[in-house]
Amino acid sequence: MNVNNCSTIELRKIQDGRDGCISVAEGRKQIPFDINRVYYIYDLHDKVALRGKHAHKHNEQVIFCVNGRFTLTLDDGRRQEEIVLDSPEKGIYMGVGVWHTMKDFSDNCILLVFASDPYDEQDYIRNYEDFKDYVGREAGI
Ligand code: T46
Repeated sequence: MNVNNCSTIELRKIQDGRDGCISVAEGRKQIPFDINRVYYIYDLHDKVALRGKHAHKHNEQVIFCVNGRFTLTLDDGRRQEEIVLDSPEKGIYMGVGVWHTMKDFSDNCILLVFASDPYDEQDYIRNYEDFKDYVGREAGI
């Protein structure tokens, strides 16, 4: 991927014949950290819904779209990338210092997120100028 601290994660799709499929994610295996929190985002009925718009200082995450489709935009302060997530097996690892937004949610879209840290509002950078200052400082610019 073009953006620093981000990568794709492909889970195995285990076909159970007529009984459907299963994909498995374990901490320190498919998910590259200990999982301390799981949350999911759903009921995204409003077509103009725009979520995210922040970066994290310590919390690492992997995000999946387990149903439907949405667009994830990633920004490391220098480069941006837009990814359509539309498969339950495909996740995106988002490390620290990545400004991310989620938009263009399809009907019945469900996002599933594995996080390295418990929820802490102090870990969020919610202002884009503060984010630019933060990544600049981290890079020693
Ligand atoms: C992220 C993206 C992908 C909690 O109380 N605990 C939690 O663990 C979370 C995730 C949220 N909340 C509360 C905080 C807010 O009052 O839920 C409300 C909505 O949170 P937020 O506006 O941060 O939601 P998103 O969708 O913009 O961002 C979420 C995560 O917060 C964030 O870490 O990376 O999903």
